[in-house]
Amino acid sequence: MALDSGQTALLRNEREGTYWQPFTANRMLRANMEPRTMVSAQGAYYTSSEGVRLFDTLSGLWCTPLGHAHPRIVEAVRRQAETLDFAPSFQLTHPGAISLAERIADMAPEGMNHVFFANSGSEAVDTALKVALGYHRIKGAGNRFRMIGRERGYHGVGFGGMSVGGIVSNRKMFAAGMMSGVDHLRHTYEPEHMAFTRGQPIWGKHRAEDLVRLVTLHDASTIAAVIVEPVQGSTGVIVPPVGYLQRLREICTANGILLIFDEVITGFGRMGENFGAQRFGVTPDIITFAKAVTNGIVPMGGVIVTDEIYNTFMTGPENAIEFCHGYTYSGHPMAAAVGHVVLDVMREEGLVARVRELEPVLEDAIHGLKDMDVIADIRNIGLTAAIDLKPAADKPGARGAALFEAGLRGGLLLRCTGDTVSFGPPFISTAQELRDMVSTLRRLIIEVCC
Ligand code: PXG
Ligand code: PLP
Repeated sequence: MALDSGQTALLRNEREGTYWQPFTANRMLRANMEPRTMVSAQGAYYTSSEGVRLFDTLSGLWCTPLGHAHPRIVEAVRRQAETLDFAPSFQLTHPGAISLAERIADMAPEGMNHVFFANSGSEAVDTALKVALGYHRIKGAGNRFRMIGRERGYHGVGFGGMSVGGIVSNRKMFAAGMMSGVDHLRHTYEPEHMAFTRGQPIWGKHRAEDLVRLVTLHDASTIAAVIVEPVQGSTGVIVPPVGYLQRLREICTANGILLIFDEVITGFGRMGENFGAQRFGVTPDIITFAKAVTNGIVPMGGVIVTDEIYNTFMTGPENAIEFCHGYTYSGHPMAAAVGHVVLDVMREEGLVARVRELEPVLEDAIHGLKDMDVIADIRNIGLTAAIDLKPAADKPGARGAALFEAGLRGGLLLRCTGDTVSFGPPFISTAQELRDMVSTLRRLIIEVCC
């Protein structure tokens, strides 16, 4: 039988790696495509090419909290494609982007009323860093050029986000391309002081004093912004110590430094509030968002800024472009349409409140694994959690990798990075599904690690 073009492409890819995949061990994947090819998704489940139904324990890559193939979203995509599939966003506009900006501003902390659209978290972060530089320059403080990130931070893969990020493996290959003038706070994760904490650790507020040290070292007049994730997501759900974010805010305010919360994961309900800013009671100057705003179905990202920042840009000649920045697809009509329906569904189905209801369910279930000797730590906040497996002797990462494989055949799509497993299940999960997820996990850990 003749091969169709899809099969031919698969064969060629297997041989040559035509499709070079992101953050992937490409050769290993090509040798083991079978359980790793997803062919469909409905609600909180994927189906693999082997026909295994997999519970979506990370909501895609933290981005599909409403589940897959939501009929309202499917319909919105179809309707928007028929009505207005693209409109330039440079010097032109369309109604969906304007009204979505308004709705996002309404969800944001008070005084943050202006939204600039991008198409991913990485673009959102680069936009935020440029807003910070531009803001200070317009105010006559162009020597404020330094950015302060944090160890273990993930801010995407653009040159800016990579530079303020704190993951060594994402940095070392590209060290020659780092932004100048970047420094880092220490991270707050010290297991001997906080292992097995439910919610926010008590220990660690004093780590914010690192910022005082950096201000003393570099002088405040050279620092533009501090960027942190309220909860460090990518490096395994590192929850901020009680009072830590408040203290960062105080130090930034006292020194004229902008505070950027990278809410690409924590934004849009994951913390049981619209944004992490509200969950932790700290208002930054800039929020970045992406992922859940469109339920991961059409890419979208963006930044929300304070009135003070926006108004600072809106000066100079009336006919001048105030911020020479933007993307072909900023405020894309398809993304804006999906954003609207996502916010409708979140409101109508009370999904942010549901996260608050599910948080103790996930917390109790996941901390129920504490008796397993192979587990070194369990953490959680909002509808997120992580466990650390003790590394196998001389083989760090091997247990995580084996668990991932076991999940693919045992009904869980797991996110394992090294020996850490992170969880961010869909908001539409039932309490029973979360308990089942953890009991399946226990079974798989016994199978693989014990
Ligand atoms: N900032 C934060 C805080 C993120 O979590 C980005 C920026 C970059 O977003 P884009 O859309 O450019 O990828 C992220 C992305 C994981 C995982 O497994 C996390 C992310 C992406 C993919 C996987 O934790 N975070
Ligand atoms: N490279 C070239 C040659 C371009 O013409 C453009 C946009 O017009 C870009 C890069 C940037 O693309 P985007 O606006 O999609 O980020």
